[in-house]
Amino acid sequence: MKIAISCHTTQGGSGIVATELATALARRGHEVHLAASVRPFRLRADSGVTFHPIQAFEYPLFRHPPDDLSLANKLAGITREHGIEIIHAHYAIPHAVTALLARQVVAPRRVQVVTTLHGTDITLVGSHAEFYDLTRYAMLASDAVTTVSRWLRDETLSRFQLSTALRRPIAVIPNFVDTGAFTDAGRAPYPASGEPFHLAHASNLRPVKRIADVVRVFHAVQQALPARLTILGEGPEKGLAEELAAELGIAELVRFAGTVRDVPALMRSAHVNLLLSQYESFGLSALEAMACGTPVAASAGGGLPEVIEYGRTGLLCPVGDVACSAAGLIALLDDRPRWERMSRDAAAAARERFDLELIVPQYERLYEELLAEREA
Ligand code: GMT
Repeated sequence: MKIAISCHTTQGGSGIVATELATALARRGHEVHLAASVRPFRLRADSGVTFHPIQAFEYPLFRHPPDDLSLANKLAGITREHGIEIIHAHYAIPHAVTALLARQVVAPRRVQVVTTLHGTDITLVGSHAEFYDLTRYAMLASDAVTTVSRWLRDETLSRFQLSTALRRPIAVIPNFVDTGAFTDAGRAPYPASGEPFHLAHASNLRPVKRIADVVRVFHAVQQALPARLTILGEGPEKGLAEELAAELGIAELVRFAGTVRDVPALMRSAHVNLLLSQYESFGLSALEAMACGTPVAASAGGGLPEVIEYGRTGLLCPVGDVACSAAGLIALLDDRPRWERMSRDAAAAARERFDLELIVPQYERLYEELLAEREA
């Protein structure tokens, strides 16, 4: 099939999922084009995906270059030039809208638009009065809508009162991980007596991630056991986390690693990954940690319970319940056989439920169905 993908590429899980999907589809023999203003950081030179950059168009009348319109124009051009059959937009605003505009531009040529919702495009951006109507329109006009969890599907249906109006029911296609790259082979063992446990958190450090809870849970853990914390990523709450760590007297135990190239290696060096968000539609970083044999201590917000099995592959506590997470972690880390079992089970669950070889065919089947419907 000939597929064009658009996504946010500078931050966040949606761009990672879109890039990994593009790469996997190209590897499976499809012709894949990815259009964005910045090359996705996970798009390797040998991915087999053709990258189409969007040039910012500066003009004195424009306060900002109208990148979204440039993207629609680019998608229409790629569709005509390469005979694209499917435009797969990741994140409703602006990508579903630009894909629909491109579909209009190329008419009467027919191209199917698939919109994958990732979470904050519904809960924050799409639910805001500024974008509500446009987001609802984008879902109604897409040929198919997918969500990355059941929680996000239900949230979308109720916030936008959509159930009967969509062209087809929302398909839940969970996120996935390349378990060849994110593997537990060579992961750090349980620490020798006196050696510190390594805790990690990876995110774009926005308020929804509740970074203060991460620091507070770590503070409680290191009072009971030797431990250190690495925080990966950049974002607006980084300063707050640094200040809180200093205030709690643990600054020298907390490392801010920024943007890390080799995420699997860092995850393999951690004994637990913390993800205590207000909610996560899915929690891709939790899945990537699990694949590396790193159990996850998470909040039960949003779709996280669909990814983490309580007590088997990680821990779940109510959102904001620092005492629950700290107590659960201390008990887990203090129990070597239990931690080793959970580490093995986490990696096995990632392989058995979320490997890309299991999930990518679900997107292929959806594309095939849409093309068959179009022919019919
Ligand atoms: O919140 C983020 O980290 C960014 C955001 C995005 O769109 O990139 O993440 C959302 O999409 C990810 C990929 O599907 C999910 O794994 C995240 O759970 C989701 N974030 C939220 O729902 C808060």
